[in-house]
Amino acid sequence: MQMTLRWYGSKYDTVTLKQIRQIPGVTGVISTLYGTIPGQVWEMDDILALKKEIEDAGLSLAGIESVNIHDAIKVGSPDRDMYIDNYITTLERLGQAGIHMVCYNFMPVFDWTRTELARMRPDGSTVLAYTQKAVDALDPEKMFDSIAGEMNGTVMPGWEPERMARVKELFALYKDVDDEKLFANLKYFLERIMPTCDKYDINMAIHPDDPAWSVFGLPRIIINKENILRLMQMVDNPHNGVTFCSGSYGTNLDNDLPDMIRSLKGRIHFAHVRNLKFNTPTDFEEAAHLSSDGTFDMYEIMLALYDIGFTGPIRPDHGRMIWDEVAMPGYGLYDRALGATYLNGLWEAIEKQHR
Ligand code: CS2
Ligand code: MN
Repeated sequence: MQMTLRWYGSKYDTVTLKQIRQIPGVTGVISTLYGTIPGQVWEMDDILALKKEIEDAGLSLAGIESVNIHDAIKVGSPDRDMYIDNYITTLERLGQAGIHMVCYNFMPVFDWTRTELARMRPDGSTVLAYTQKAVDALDPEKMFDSIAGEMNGTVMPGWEPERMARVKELFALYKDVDDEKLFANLKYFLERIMPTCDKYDINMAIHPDDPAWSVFGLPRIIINKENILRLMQMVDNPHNGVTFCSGSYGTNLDNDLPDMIRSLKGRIHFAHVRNLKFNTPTDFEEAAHLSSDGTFDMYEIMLALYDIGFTGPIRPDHGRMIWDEVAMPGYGLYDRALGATYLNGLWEAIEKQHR
C-alpha cells in the first residue's frame, strides 16, 4: 500500500504540500480539480499542472478523488451519453497523464451526509456527526443551509453552493429512480467507460454511500456486501473496483468490515480508513483513528487489507479538529497526520509479523 493524504489544491486547501511531505511515511496525495463541475471535460493543461505541482513538492499524485458523475448519468436521462462521452475524454486525459486510479460515487443529490460538522467531544476536539433524528426532522432543501454555517469558510466536496441551490430540481429528477434503476444506470455507465479504462489501465473505485442507507427517501445502493459484490459481478472487469471506506460502510453496524474487505480481493483499488463512535446505531460521531477511541478494530481492518495483498493508495479519512486548527471540517492537518502515522504503525507490525 501507499500512504497518502487527500489534498484539495493550493487554491482551496488550508494544508500545504510541504506540510504533507513532512508527515513520516506519507508519499503521495489524492487530489482533484476542485473547481470543475460534474459533467465538465477536464483540461489536459490543468491535469498536468496539478501533477507537476505535487511532484515538485516531492510527492506523487496517487489518484483522483473524485471525478464526479453528472446527475443525467445517475438518472439515465436522454443526454447521459453526452456526459459519458465527456467523462471518457477526462479519463483518456488522466490516463495519458499517467494517472491510474479514479474514485467516484453514485449517490443521488447528496454526497456524504452529516447533521453536525463540529460536535464537541469530551476532550474538546470537534468532529462530524450524524443523527437520524435530526435528518428526519429536516426539510432536505434546508440541509445545505443547516450545515453551511459550520464549514469554516471552506467549500466542502459534494456540498458546492451552486449544486445546493438546485436541490429541489435535483429531487424532482430522481422521482422515478429506485434502487434497480440506479443499478442499471451505473452498469450502463461502467460498460461504456470500461474500454477506456482497459486501454489506459485506469482503476475505477466506487466510494460507498454515506451513511450506508437511504436518506430523505432517495435510493442508495453502494451500502453493503451483497450490493457491492453484485456490482462487481454485473461488470466483471478488474478495472471496475472499489474504494473501501471503513467509515462509510461502517455506518451500518451490520456490515462486517474485515469480511467485506476479504470478499473484495482484487477489486479494492483505494482505501479510506477511519473510525466511528456509536451512541446508538443511528447516532454516530467520527472518532480518532485509534481502535480504542471508536467502535472498529483498526488492526483487523488493516490485517484484512494486508491479507488480500492490497497495493493501492490508502488514506486516513476524516480527522477530528484538534489543537485549535481552523480547516475544512474533517480535513485538517493534525489529526489526519496522527491517523496516517498510526495506520503506518499497524501496517509495519503486520508486515513484520508475517515475514
Ligand atoms: C469523502 C467523500 O469526505 C468524504 O466523506 O469520503 O466525499 C468522497 O470523496 C466521495 O463520496 C467520493 O466520490
Ligand atoms: Mn471515505
